[in-house]
Amino acid sequence: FIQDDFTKSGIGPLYLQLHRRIDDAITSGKLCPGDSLPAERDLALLTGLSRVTVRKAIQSLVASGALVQRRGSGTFVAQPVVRLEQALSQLTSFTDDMARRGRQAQSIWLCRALFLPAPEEMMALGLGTDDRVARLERVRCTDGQPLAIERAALSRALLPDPESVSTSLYAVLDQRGLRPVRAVQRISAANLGQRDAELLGVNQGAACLKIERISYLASGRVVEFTRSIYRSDAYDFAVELKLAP
Ligand code: 16G
Repeated sequence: FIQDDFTKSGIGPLYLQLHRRIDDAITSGKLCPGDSLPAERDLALLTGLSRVTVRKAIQSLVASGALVQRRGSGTFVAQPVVRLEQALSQLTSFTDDMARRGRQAQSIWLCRALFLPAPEEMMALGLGTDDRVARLERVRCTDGQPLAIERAALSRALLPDPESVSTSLYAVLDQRGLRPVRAVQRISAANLGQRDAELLGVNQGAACLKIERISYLASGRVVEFTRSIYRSDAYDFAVELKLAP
């Protein structure tokens, strides 16, 4: 598909012709999700186009989300994205939320241990310098697709053994009578840095939503301080509004 002639008489600039050629190959299934693209210089040789033109075509396909670049390993056809609508008015856990949709929640663990608390964790959880914080960091996925990175912090007093959480944090808290009943969430927009982009399998600089959740027990005690990064191409957040009194 790539070796066909690119001519100056084709429609539009040469880089757009190559962009369309690759896009069509993806749509028609000649290129499949996860397939790697030849290196820039090989593409230039195959097509007879200049490296500058090839680079421009690749960059525009990366910007459109059709291709994903991973530093050091190359350029790949992006995986198709599951897009989910998430109600903001209900306090749910990731596992419950996926189950409600008939999906399986998966986690790739990044960290699950006790640490000395950072200043913002001390503030949010009301900890002192002698306390320890349980940190749970994971990439949350469904069908193998990464959806969000979650970095949860809880006081050691509430979660002395972070290793006990293998799938659902809220299920473990529930068993101990510590399931939160209320939460405050702040959402802000950001662009992904290199590491988080790699974890989520998207391009560096892609848009994301940062969500900070502080959840509480009925007694008012703080349970968790969780900072999450959600892929903005995978989530729509919806909330019902009532007429202001
Ligand atoms: C949700 C929560 C997160 C909570 C997690 C527990 C948001 C933004 N975050 O992802 O704060 O820790 O659920 O899920 O909604 P789990 O019970 O499946 O571990």
